[in-house]
Amino acid sequence: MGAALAMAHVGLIYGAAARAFALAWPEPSSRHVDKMDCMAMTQPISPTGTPSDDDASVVLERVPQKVKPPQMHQVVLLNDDYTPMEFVVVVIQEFFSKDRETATQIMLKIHLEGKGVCGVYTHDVAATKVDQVMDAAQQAGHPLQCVSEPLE
Ligand code: TYC
Repeated sequence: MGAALAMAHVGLIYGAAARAFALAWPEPSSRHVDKMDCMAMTQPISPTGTPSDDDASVVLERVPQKVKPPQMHQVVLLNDDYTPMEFVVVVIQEFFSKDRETATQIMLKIHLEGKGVCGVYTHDVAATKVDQVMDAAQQAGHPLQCVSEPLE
């Protein structure tokens, strides 16, 4: 294959690859868009030397971001008459990363008002927190209840 023909083939392949890439990936990152813009502006050389319809430039449209923030869930502890206050304080410290003073305030709020929010997380993290608290309460033989509630 002569050098000119080889270059022509490379031009065709490059143009086809650019089109396939643009179709397969409609929301490229800005770094890729810059690269693709360069590709799209390069007119591929056909073997005949005349640009055909098939060699037309690719125009990429910027697609607006569609990613929404995830739904959040609050993890709530419920009051009961039997679980020791100290156990609840330690649970809040350990599983919700609160200092002792904050954990005590949350525990007292639950004790006085019936329930209290210990933290707000994505769905999976909230579910894990509930499991951890329920397991710890069961292990210790306390009836402490913990639930997750979707927000908004
Ligand atoms: N009411 C409990 C008591 O008097 C303390 C308690 C606080 C229990 C918070 C559960 O989520 C709770 N020992």
